[in-house]
Amino acid sequence: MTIELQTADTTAVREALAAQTIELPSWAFGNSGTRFKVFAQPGVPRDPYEKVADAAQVHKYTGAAPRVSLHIPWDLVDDFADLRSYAEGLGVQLGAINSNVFQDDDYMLGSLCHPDAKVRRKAVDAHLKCIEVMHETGSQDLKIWLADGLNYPGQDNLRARQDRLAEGLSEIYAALGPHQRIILEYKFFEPSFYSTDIPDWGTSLLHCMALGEQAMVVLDTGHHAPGTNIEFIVAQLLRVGRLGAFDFNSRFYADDDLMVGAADPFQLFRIMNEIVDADALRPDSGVNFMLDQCHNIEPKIPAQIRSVMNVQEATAKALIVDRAALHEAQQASDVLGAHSVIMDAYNTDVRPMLADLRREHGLDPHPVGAYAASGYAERIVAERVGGAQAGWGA
Ligand code: PSV
Ligand code: MN
Ligand code: MN
Repeated sequence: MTIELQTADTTAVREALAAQTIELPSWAFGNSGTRFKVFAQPGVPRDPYEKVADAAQVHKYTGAAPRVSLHIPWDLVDDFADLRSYAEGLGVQLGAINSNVFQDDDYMLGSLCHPDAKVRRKAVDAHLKCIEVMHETGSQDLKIWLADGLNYPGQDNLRARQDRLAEGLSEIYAALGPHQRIILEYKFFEPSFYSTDIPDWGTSLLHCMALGEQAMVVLDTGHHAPGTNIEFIVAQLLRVGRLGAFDFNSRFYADDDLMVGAADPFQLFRIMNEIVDADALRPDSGVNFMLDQCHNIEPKIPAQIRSVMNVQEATAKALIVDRAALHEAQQASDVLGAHSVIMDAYNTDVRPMLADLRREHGLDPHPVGAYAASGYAERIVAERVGGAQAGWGA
């Protein structure tokens, strides 16, 4: 059975797509690279205001990216209320606040897990400062990713580090406002290589469960070993109501931070299929769909536009899965029948429907082309001299 989008009633699918929002990372707009070289691009933002302005362009052409996450202290400004009203004036909101407890020399051996109580104090205080910022920006989510870990067996006590982590997190958690959440990210390696203090979803979940209901797991798609069944993790976290957010990106080898849907669009579809199946696409489901990417060799604003479109396409394909037919085939133990329901949806070209939906909402059906024609890229090249790096100094 082939899905005929032309004849099927796609009203519910279109409504779900129109309601979907994707949050953009401020650091995607700055210069970035690898440890070998950062390639500077002309016209990149020189400060957080310009990053927000670029993010607003992505929303302008997709209609689906109304929030931008900040990274503190990369995006430190004197007056966050002012940055907030600047963002709102451009039609976007400030989203998750990412704490950065990895860039100072003090953090060489860790932050919340560090053996020295003075460093742990500094790391907790950095998070308390982020919560203050969140009150000014109106942000709901404090996103914590720690670079903590060990390079050598015996370097520190594995269990003691978990205890210190739990203690630091609980002090941070206690400072949250009633509508704020900790979203706790895991990553299986890097910058440490022997052991990472929050290496996997299980460790993140254990800490979140100990903290309370305002602590949720963040799943960064690039933070798993090759071959990991990520959609299983999505399904499991949704089951227990602890999937707080995604950091979407693509990986071929490590934490590549390439455009989402570039390396494995089928995986992205399978992830979104679990989301739709659990009815977690609803804006009030508590899952924040964020991008976490760097564009080292491609222009940044169109790359973000493209990434948003890739998420939309995967979502549209997940939404058109014939769930009744799938359920029936599964109940009948019809292995091939069930599989073909999934593949029929995946192999459907949803681009015309999305183009049509954009038209319906007063947008250009082709966001990348519309952005290119707008002249914004040329304008920022002319106006901005000396663009900043994605992280430090930005
Ligand atoms: C770490 O690799 C990570 O995925 C975290 O989300 C950081 O906040 C982000 O990259 C930017 O450094
Ligand atoms: Mn991430
Ligand atoms: Mn990462």
